Amino acid sequence: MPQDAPAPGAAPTAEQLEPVKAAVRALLHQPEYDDGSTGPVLVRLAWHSAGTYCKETNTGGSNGAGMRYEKEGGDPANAGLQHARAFLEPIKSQFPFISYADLWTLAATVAVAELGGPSVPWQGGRTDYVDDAKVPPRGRLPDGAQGADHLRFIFYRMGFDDQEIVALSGAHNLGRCHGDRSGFEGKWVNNPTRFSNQYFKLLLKFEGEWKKTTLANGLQQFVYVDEDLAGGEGEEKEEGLMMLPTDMSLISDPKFRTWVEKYAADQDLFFRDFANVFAKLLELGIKRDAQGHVVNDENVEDGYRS
Ligand code: ZEM
Repeated sequence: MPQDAPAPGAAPTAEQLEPVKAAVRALLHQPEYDDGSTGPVLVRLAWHSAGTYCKETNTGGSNGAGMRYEKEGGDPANAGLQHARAFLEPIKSQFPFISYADLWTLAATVAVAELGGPSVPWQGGRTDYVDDAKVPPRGRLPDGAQGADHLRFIFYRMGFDDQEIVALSGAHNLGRCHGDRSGFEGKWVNNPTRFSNQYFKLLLKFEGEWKKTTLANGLQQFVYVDEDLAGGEGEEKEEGLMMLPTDMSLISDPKFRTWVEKYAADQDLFFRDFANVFAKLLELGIKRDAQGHVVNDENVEDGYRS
């Protein structure tokens, strides 16, 4: 362990974190990548690292950064996240004192804030210790092809309720689907690098106009193509917007829908609730002592093996 490293389980200090956050900010703007920002895929990395949590067995979660290894990283649900990990690798080399697990979760909070979203409370101290016996089984992350029952099954397991499921889903204001990653195609909102409540507004605004389509790979999704924007023959076509079947279930299920309506009408409420629930997601499975230090089951010195 390097001399300047915080003790295992101790969070890096605010002073140590400032240059790390600045480095993440500097990394976000990438004109050549997707819609010009690495932010969305960094948010997805943090979400998938944490979203394996199971409250009954207390397994999974962001501690350990297990996605570095094939057992978790090779889960088809995590396809594409190697790009996010690669974007962060130079920052990890520059600041070796921060664990991968802290860096991935911190980077997502930096991205959300930098793309115009709320400031998400974040606590450090995660270690990179992976207990092979506790690597979460595949299938713990949600499948976009399904509906409301599936969302409840997956998110109740993590300890979230209906309101929290809807608030978390608002992350689909950011980024897009990639045919070569999930198999789905397209973005949810016109400006996918600006965090807002637009996703909720569009779900409701185009209700009845979202058309179910079957992609060449057999997956079904919903699309909205504005005919005025679609362009005539030979003109450049404006890309349509999309929703996953799980996204659509947020307006067909009455309990979820209440929250979609609230968040569509009140961006401040959405930002507040998102900040709280994203912070909760990033803390799943993290045991802390009274000082806020992360407590691991095993010898955390191992956490620094790389
Ligand atoms: Zn997503 N998500 N997600 N999500 N997600 C994708 C992309 C992104 C679901 C899902 O199937 C998919 C949450 C919840 C759920 C982000 C954040 C969060 C994609 C496209 C799919 C298929 C992947 C691709 O092809 O690249 C489902 C079913 C969810 C259940 C509700 C939660 C919670 C999130 C964070 C809080 C983000 C930011 C993206 C965009 C990634 C990118 O690369 O642009």
